[in-house]
Amino acid sequence: MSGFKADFLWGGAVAAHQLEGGWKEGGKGVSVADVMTAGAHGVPREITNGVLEGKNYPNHEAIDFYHRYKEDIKLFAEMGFKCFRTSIAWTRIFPKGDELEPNEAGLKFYDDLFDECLKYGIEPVITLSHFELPFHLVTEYGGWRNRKLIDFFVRFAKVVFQRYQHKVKYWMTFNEINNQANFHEDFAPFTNSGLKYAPGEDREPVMFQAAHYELVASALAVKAGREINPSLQIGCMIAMCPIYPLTCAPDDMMMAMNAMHRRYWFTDVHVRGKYPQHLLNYFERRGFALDITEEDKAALTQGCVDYIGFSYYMSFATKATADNPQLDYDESKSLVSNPYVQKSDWGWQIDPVGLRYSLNWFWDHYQLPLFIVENGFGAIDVQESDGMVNDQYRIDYLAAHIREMKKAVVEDGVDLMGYTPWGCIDLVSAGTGEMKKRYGFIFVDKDNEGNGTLNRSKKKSFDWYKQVIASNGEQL
Ligand code: P53
Repeated sequence: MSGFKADFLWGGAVAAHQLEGGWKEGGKGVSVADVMTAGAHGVPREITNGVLEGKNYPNHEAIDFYHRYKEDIKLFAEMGFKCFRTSIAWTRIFPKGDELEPNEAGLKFYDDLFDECLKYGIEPVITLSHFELPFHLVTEYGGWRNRKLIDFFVRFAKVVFQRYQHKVKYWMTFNEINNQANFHEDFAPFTNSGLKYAPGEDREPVMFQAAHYELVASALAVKAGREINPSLQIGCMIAMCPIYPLTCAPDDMMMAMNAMHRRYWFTDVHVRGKYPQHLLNYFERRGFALDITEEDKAALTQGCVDYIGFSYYMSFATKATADNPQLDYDESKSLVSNPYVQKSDWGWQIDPVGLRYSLNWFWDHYQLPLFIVENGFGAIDVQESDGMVNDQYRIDYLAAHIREMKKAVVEDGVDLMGYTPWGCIDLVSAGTGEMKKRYGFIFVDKDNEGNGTLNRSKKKSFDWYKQVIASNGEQL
């Protein structure tokens, strides 16, 4: 193989709640993203008890894609996108989550959106649950700690598979399902699973329980999707931050291996349909008595995914310490800074080689087709007097990652389906709720406080990415 496949899926990625806005339009319900305020680097987003007067909720308007998607998709088409990854906001289809019948206005919106993509030959790639669970399922059911959510999710999945089966071939179930391995902070448990913890609650088993229900729901959705239309390709979505040992000391190596176990077992369940033994042994050692039934185990084996979608932004590093003799991984404490790489303004370690390593790691473990569905550089962009953003740093970041991705394909033989850089148009940051953490090829005139015209303009990287796609990754 001399380069990327002829039908390589070049495109861009976003998520409904981060760009659509229109948070009350067309009968949409309140999602978990609608109750998160704007934060900043080092200032966590506040999760409020419902929508409160006087707070800044950046996702309510976002970049108003809900009303402007035609203009935006036209720009994606101009760059030559072969695909466009977005999510379906669950709350547009089931505003509260527990209804029996879907909301037609929400279904119609995505029909129109997908038609607009297909008009330009852009294939929609759809995530079912991307940090936008109906908030009602949090207040009434406790989020994914409740088994009932399996039925609600599967109902939602069946409705959209049925409706869009002839428009959408590529699907993913839960975005970055493994982010919640970081269960000591409030962000991931809430955005992944709608979990709020009582003070002093033992968080870890709750996270494992919620993740188990999601994995069962994912498997049941995969099975249902195949029954609806066997040509659908349904994948999982994993946040890949490979965890390196800080040194070659054997204990550091073992610590890194354990850390990888604890962050990536989710992939084992999605791909192999069963729990890895190391995790079952860990549950036993910790005395976690989880609700995992025989029916659940059967369901897991029947809903293995077709491909692995993953995000890659950065690598992590860890080391063994004397106060942790079992070498257990706690993401809020176990990470150390890697002295060999640079960091972004938000402290994310920039490591293009880590992408090649990650592709090989997934391929060696699972031998399933891989799809890089997020990668990118969140940076502060400054418009020059002529309005241009000279984002050479973004071009450098992406080009370096694409070079490593190419080595993984050409030299290492990894089966790679496509590449969709994150936030192809500027949007609201998930982690911080900021607008100024920008990823796009397209600049959106809006600031952290919500001021701006929302006008779109091309950055320097726009023409660069257009040429990357036109040359199938040869001209970087
Ligand atoms: P933001 C953490 C680590 C890796 C990926 O992130 C992450 C997160 C959560 O912040 O999220 C993914 O916007 C996610 C997107 C998100 C993107 O990465 O915090 O799938 O929704 O926007 C970038 O800079």
